[in-house]
Amino acid sequence: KNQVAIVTGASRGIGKAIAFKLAEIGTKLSLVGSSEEIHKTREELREAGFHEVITHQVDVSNEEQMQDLVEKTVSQFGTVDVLVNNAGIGFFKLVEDTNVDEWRKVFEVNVQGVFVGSKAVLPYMKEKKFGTIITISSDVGRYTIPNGAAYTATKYAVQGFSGALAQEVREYGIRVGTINPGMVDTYFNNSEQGTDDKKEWLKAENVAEAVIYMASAPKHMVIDEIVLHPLIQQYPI
Ligand code: NJP
Repeated sequence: KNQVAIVTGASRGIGKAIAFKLAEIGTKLSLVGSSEEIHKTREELREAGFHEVITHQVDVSNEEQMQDLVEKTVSQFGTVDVLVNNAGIGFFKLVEDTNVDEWRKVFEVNVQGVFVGSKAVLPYMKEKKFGTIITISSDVGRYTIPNGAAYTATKYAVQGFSGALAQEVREYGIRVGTINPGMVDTYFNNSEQGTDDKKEWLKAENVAEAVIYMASAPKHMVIDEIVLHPLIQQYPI
């Protein structure tokens, strides 16, 4: 409660659901998206009665712009307590059909974006001796699947990044964790939300609830990882 959170990829899908859930518990929001749609999320939040929201049309892989928006967040709200690295893209192709530009782009957004965002908030969280950095990774950051090597590799990368960062910063009271969902009904991979074939999938709100749980854990506690699947998709544990 009464925290300040930056959420990336909040134009739609999981990030937008996270923004609404955080707003409902009284969080001040600084929202990031690479398209103009991000400003619509602010309007929808305002219509729902949540006014402590600022938005930034920024590509998460752009270090200068990410640092700038973190500074703007702190000057607007006085601090930053939570970063949710949610922005991500994905595609599913055989390795032999994947080209270097596709490989580079998915790494820029999914991996460089997480690095740049996390690095930008660290000085403020270290000074405050408190903070929570949550990355929306994926179940494919834990289990490999065929037909998605590039995307899978990005999610393994952010698992590794988060694990190492967690150990670097815990002495400053900063908690680092990942949320690893299976199939979620969003606009991911150029799909539509709410179609019949996704009825049994997780809802964006289910993932957002996990964020709330992590971000509101007592200060002495860190939730390293939450893995969640639709029942129809559960892997052997
Ligand atoms: O996808 P979608 P999700 N800079 O397409 C933004 C992970 N995940 O909500 O840039 C800044 O509905 C984009 O906004 P805009 C997945 O890997 C998903 O499902 O304005 N923002 C939009 O708000 C990802 O990490 C599933 O167009 C950028 C958002 O990202 C996270 O969940 C399963 C950006 C994408 O919304 C959210 O994805 C799983 C950039 N460069 C993990 N590029 C699943 N859906 O099944 C995109 O295991 N965005």
